[in-house]
Parts: sequence; structure tokens; C-alpha cells
Amino acid sequence: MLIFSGPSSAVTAKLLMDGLDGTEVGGTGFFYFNVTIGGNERIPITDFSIDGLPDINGSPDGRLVFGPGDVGTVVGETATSGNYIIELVKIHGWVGGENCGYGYGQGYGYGYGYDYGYGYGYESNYDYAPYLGYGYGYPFIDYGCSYGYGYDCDYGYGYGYDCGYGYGYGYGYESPDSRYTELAYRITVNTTGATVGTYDTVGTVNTGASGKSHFATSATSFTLVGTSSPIVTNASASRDPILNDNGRPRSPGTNAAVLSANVTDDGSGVSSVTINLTPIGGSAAQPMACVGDDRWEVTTNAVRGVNLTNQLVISATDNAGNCNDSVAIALTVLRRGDVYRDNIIGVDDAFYVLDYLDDPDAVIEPPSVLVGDVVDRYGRPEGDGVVDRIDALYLMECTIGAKDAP
Ligand SMILES: [Ca+2]
Ligand SMILES: [Ca+2]
Ligand SMILES: [Ca+2]
Repeated sequence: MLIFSGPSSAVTAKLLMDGLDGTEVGGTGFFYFNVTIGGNERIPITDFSIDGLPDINGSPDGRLVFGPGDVGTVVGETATSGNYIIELVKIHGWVGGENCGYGYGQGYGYGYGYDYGYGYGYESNYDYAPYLGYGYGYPFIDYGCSYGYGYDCDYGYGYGYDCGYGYGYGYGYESPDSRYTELAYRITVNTTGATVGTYDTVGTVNTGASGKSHFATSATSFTLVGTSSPIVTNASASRDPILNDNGRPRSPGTNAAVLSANVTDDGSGVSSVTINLTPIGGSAAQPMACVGDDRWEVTTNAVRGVNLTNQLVISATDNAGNCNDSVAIALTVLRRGDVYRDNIIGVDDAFYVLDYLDDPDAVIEPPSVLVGDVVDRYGRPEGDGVVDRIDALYLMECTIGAKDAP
């Protein structure tokens, strides 16, 4: 196969590695590979290769190889090779996939194509002049040749061949609105399995031809970084302890806490932060939301975990899948009304309040307002900020089922 181009500058190729530089091993990055063919230049394209990549699935020994035909001719089409997804993001100046070939049933014709192809002759050709060799072409290794045409030279070659072979090549058109040909690929890389370090990559357009077998990019480097887990700091609850929740109204806020933490990651960035709320009756992986900068938080109540200091474990995951679950937020849950702390509402609680009120100088600790204020004098469940005989009466009535659990 011949090269039709002149100087090597007829083809320029470039790698743009910025989107992969700094990616954490295990994370996903991307780079661009652009090929430009100058006006009125034609080259055959066997495939593209990119050397110096990590030795991972899709690039053994650091080499990724793909052909234009693997990806397609329509922007947005993709091909997958191991950890790589190759997407055509730009195509410019290509002509429409002609192939040279024998016309159906008639003499030699030829056309232009992107690569090897062959064409079946058009069925309306007959065995008389001008022997139009119009044919449909099908690329058998490559690029977008959906049809082709040839023409008969009218030299008497027509001997009834019913198909023909064609050879095509990359093509740069010299015309006012299309003075060059360009292909651009965005190549997404899942770096799982790669080694931390700096890589020097070179992209190559392989022509498969003797003489000028390839056109290479300049070397371009990128660095993959380590596998550190996110760092979790300043983990805290806005309120601790909180009252258990059972559906009965409480003094506003007493049965909820905002759980929050700062989460940072020096590699691929924080992907998600969750917290295990099963000790207090919630989800095992309750999402926390990023509320600005590095701060993540979620608001919760508690229907379980009463009388316990619950350890709520945070799981912070980076974009490479590294997880830190070494930090927990402690949250104590108290049963409302259980001033005598035995985790049940009983006469002991009512008497505790009454005993204290009878003798405020007694040795017993005063009942906490948070736990002991279960009702106000009008019977409202939010309470009134004091613990008095109304509360004791409510607790007593609870023990006989006359009132809802506080
Ligand atoms: Ca990390
Ligand atoms: Ca009790
Ligand atoms: Ca009260």
C-alpha cells in the first residue's frame, strides 16, 4: 500500500493527557487522541496505538490499540477495550467511504475509501458500455465505508465479475470549507490495576505501509497517584443526648440531631459519605449530604438504642473506591419520661418526680427537664419546660395504659 502524502507533517497526531493526570489508582480519568491529516493528503490507516500507558486490562505492556472502524464514524460512537472506552468526539473533512472495486459484472472501477474495503457492484450494471462500476462497499477491517463507487475505464475489462476489492485510505480534502481531516477520540480509562507513578505516552498512527509506516505524537506524561482513603475529622452530633422518638410530639428539636463531619481526600476526591444508623433504628448506609466545602451532614431521630451510647460509624469513600470507616459519632438516646433510668416507664418514674418535689434537698438528682417534662398543665405533649406533679401524674397514668407512652 502506498502513501499518498508528501512530507510527514501531512499527518499530525496529539495526545492530551490532562484528564488522566493526577488520577488516583482505581479511579477513572480520560485523555484525548487527535489525528489531523493535511489538505490533499491521503494515508492508509491500519490502526492507532498508544504506548506508555499502565499495564492494565486493555493495554497489555502499556499498549492500547484500536482502529477507526472499531469505534465508528458517528460522533458519540464508542468502542471498549478492557478498561478503556474509546469515543469518537470529532470527525471533520472525511469523504464518504468510497471504495474502489470492480463494478458488478463489469470492468475495473475505483474510488476512495478510508481503508481496505471491498465493494459489490451495483446490480444495474450490464455487459455493455460504459460499464459503470457503481458498487456498495463494505470495509472489512475499517472505517465507515458504507458505499462506494467506481467507474469503468471502458477498456474492455468487463468480464462479468460480480464483486471486487477496493483499497481506501485516509483522505484530506482540499476545498474551501474543508481543508483538512480530523479525528478526535476521548478515551476514558478505569485505572484499576495500574501502578502509581509517572507515565510517558506516545500515540501513533499506523499506516501498515512500507516507507512511512507510522506517524507518532510527541511524548506526553501523566501521573497516577496513590490509594489513600478519605480523611474524616470533626465528626460530631449537634445534640447529644436526644430523646427517643415514638411519634408523640416533643419539645422542638429534642428528638433530632444533626450528624456531621469534615471529609477530604487527597487523590481522586470524595465520592460519597454514609453513616450507619442501625443502632438507632435507621439505615445501615444513610447518605450524608455535602453542605459546602468539606462538610457532610444528615439529620436523624432515634427509635432504637435507648439508654445506650450508640456508635454511628461513618463510611467515607473516594472516587477510587478507597473507604475510611474508622470514625464514629457517639449518640446517646434517652427514653422520654424514664427519669428513673431503667428503660421502662413505670411507677418508679412517677415516684421519682414526686420524691424530688417533696424534698428538693434530697440526695437524689433532680429529674432532667429533657426526660422528665412530658406534658404541660393543659395536657400538651410538648411540655412546658418544668418537671412537676402534672408530669408525675402523666407518668402514673401511663403505667395503667391511660395515656400514650411519653
Ligand atoms: Ca483517596
Ligand atoms: Ca423508668
Ligand atoms: Ca411539665
